Amino acid sequence: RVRRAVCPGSYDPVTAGHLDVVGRAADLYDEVVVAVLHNPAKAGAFSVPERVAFLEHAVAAAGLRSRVRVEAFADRLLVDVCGELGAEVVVKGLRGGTDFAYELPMALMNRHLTGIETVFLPGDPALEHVSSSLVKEVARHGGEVRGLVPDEVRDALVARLRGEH
Ligand code: COD
Repeated sequence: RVRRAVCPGSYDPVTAGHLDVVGRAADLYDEVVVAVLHNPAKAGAFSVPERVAFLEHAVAAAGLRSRVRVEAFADRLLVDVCGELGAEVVVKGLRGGTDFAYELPMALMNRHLTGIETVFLPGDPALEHVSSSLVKEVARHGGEVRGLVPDEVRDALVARLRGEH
């Protein structure tokens, strides 16, 4: 039996924090699907195809392509995506108390809906401060985000957000 996990998120854009969690999930499960779940009501900095391309590039660069694939799902329930993929578990990273307060009700709701469990991996403390939204804010104001996101994401952020106040 193939043990398949889903790592869901907005990934707008992918960060070193996301990649740490995805890589560790790939050590624990046979297959990992990185699910880009797009909320059409929320205009992101990057389009879904751009987010997927950044993720695919990063997954390949990390040597994870044989066990990790990236897929986009617009406006769908995570539990339905998991059912369709035949995934038995959701894997998420936790950056401390605030993440936990946000993640716990979602984990419980998802289990209520279909019985799927969520496994939380403690975030790498060195990446505790790394989130898509803070990285975008720093880049928008001209701060350096190298090392917090893949290089091509950094270049795209600089090109896209610089001067946008
Ligand atoms: N260290 C560790 N973990 C991290 C880090 C870091 N530095 N950065 C991010 N993460 C983890 C987060 O814990 C998060 O779980 C995950 O990476 C993805 O983060 P984001 O910000 O890209 O994604 P979110 O939080 O916007 O994603 C929310 C979902 C899309 C998963 C959620 O809204 C969802 O499931 N939507 C689908 C609709 C649905 O089913 N709704 C009902 C839910 S009960």
